[in-house]
Amino acid sequence: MRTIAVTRELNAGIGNCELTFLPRSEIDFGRAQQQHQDYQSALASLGCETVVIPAPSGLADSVFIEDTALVLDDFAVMLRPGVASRRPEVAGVAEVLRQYKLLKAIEAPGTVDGGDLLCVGSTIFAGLSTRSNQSGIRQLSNIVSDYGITVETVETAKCLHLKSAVSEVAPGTLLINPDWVSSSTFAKFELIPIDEKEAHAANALRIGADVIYPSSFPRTIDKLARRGLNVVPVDLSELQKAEGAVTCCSLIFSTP
Ligand code: CIR
Repeated sequence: MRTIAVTRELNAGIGNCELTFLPRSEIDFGRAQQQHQDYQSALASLGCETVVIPAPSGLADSVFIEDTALVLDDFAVMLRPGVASRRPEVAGVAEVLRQYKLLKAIEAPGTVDGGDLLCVGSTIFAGLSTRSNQSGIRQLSNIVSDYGITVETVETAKCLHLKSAVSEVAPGTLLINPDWVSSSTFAKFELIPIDEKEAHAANALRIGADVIYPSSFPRTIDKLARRGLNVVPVDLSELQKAEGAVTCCSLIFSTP
């Protein structure tokens, strides 16, 4: 099996990105491009074949490709992002994914952002957020139930997406900010709480046995390393100004 990482070029208009919790601050486009390049190099260094989709003009947030699709073993679900400005991103991603997977789709009035979907084994935890609604999560549940996958809804309030608050760093081991999501929801897993001085530190991208992770959270990096995890640090400081994180810049999946 090959591991594919689909990414999308940075859009020159990223300064006009959607913002929910952060105030707008100037993004250095050249630096953001270099950081995005380094992120793609980190994926390649861990054995991913990277497929880069060009950036369409006018779609400020298109680098955050995770929000457009959920890619599973047997099929992909094209999502319907919660903000209207991001919905035109989906078509270009579908064109690429259809080369690898059967496509299904979330339809209006449903909305789901991929950042709200945390897959752990045969469960998908779906964040009910400002971006993902009941209709979208119900549609997703109906689609995946035929394949033995269960969807559990998790309410989120203090952060953009569920995966801002919790992500998987090893099979059955979750990195969590317990102030942003209830630990009891994930009681059956091993939980690593972030360092409390690093509120945004719960988003990590697991690639097999390795973890791509922002260099801006050194205290939490120490915790992950002490747990025996191999952390591959990346500097994403410019994309963090757009409320981006490590999971949101790629779609990772296996294919024969
Ligand atoms: C947005 O607000 O939609 C973008 N500025 C950031 C999206 C980040 N996506 C993610 O973490 N999955």
